[in-house]
Amino acid sequence: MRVTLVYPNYGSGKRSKYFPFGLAYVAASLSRAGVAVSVVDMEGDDLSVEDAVRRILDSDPDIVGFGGMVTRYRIVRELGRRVRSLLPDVFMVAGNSGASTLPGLYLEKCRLNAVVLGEGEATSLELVSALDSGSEWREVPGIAFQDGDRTVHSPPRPLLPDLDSLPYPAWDLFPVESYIRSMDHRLKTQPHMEVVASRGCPYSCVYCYHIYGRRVRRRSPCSVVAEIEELVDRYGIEYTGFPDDLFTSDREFVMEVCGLLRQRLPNIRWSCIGRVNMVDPEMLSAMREAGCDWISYGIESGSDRMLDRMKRMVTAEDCLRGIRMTREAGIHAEGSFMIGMFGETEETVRDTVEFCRRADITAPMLFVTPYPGTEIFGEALEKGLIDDIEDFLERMNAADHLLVNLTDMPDHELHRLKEWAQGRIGRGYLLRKPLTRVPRLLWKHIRLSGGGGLVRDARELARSFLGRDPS
Ligand code: B12
Ligand code: SF4
Repeated sequence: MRVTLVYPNYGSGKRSKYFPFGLAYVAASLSRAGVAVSVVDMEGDDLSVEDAVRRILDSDPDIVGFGGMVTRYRIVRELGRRVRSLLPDVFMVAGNSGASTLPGLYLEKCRLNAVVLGEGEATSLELVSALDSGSEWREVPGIAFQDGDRTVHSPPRPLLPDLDSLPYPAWDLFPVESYIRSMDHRLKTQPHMEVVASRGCPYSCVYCYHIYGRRVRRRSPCSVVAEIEELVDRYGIEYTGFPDDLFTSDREFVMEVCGLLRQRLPNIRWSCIGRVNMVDPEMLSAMREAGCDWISYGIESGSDRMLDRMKRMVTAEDCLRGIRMTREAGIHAEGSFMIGMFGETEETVRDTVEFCRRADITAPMLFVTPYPGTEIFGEALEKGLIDDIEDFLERMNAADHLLVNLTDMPDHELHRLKEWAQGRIGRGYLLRKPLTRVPRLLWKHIRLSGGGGLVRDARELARSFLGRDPS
């Protein structure tokens, strides 16, 4: 069986690229079992839809598998339809968070035979082997398919008990150098590649989709560090990181990884996703000594009422403490913020602005988007705020536009409040240390979008600086 895995994108030529770990794990598991796998990577190779279709046809596949999170729906649909009309008998399947949360829609509109739900390695292997041997593929656990108008789910697939049993992601089937040399989240081009150390998160934030459930499974610290060593030896990476839901969910695990990194890779630098209530000074200092220089925290709001509504299980004071502790350990603390949760008001937004002042932090503020599979998606559907799911997916982006207004404010007021808050937060941050922060900001914009982008960004920045007080 020849399997072609497709990473859908729009070939935007962006300078930052994110390696598709999910697809690379599926590719590695299939390859290890002797399946012939090719990859069409639209992000890595900056491919247009035409190029991608051509490459899919050239690979002469028996099975085509699409990855991509929910924001890639439109492109999966376009590719699915084109490939179906050119190769009517090919078996088409999709996985990842988009297809897993809305299997019926994907099956029908993208003209797929099956959707792989959730964790994909074991299911893909069994599916390929069933198709190869001609046995009943519909009985493979962990998939969805259509029977007439109905979407049928096969029995659920248990999660893999041992993540160490997985092979490393199949980097070399992808144009890996284009990821390693791309600009990372710190806007640097030091050779870098991340490593997935755990799957799952024990929390239940209402805007978050749990592809791996609430039980956290971790690889052994040895296996995590051995993978980084392999990346250093093979590709000369100098920077790594952990895109796990929550890298700091287990103190002992983090301390062990840090100990091994100090011993075996003293020059590596890295970043991770943390949670303000799951760090402490001793652990942060061990992380710093092991090369950690950046932790991203989802702060989301400076209002306890909103944090409660989001089921974050932390208060604004906890967030403040976590950020300060991180800085005291010599690690950069990055925060992310959202605006527009159910119940958001001008007062709660003001709390967020005040929080940013006290924490001396700045970050883009994104509109809350009820992504499929999340608690607030269900709530938005119930309240009739999303009446056409496909149209909603088509308009989906990286949350910089308002897709659905969950608040009681009219859209224009929410937009105005966001612009004001963003301006206030940014201005306050810059003016607290103008001599270092203004040049750094200008440099960041040049790196991100060149001279033309700088003019556009400067105009936007000035507009938000001048934004009037909402009241
Ligand atoms: C790293 C990450 C990113 C990276 C990019 C990752 C990438 N390469 O695409 C960045 C930072 C860019 C990013 C951005 C966004 N992200 Co994000 N991201 C993640 C994160 C934390 C890890 C993804 C990962 O690598 N997982 C590890 C791998 C091994 O797992 P996996 O990808 O799920 O793959 C497995 C299965 O899904 C399946 N599978 C995957 N592909 C395929 C393909 C086939 C054919 C098959 C059979 C199986 C299969 O098998 C894999 C192995 O088991 C996840 C959370 C999570 N835990 O998954 C969120 C997550 C995917 N992101 C999410 C969101 C919402 C976003 C944003 C929209 C956020 C925003 N507001 O801007 C943007 C969208 C960007 C865009 N323009 O498309 C949501 C998606 C929700 C949903 N219902 O789809 C998630 C689930 C976060 C959450 N918990 O809610 N993200
Ligand atoms: S937002 Fe972070 S902490 Fe909350 S449930 Fe999702 S991964 Fe866990």
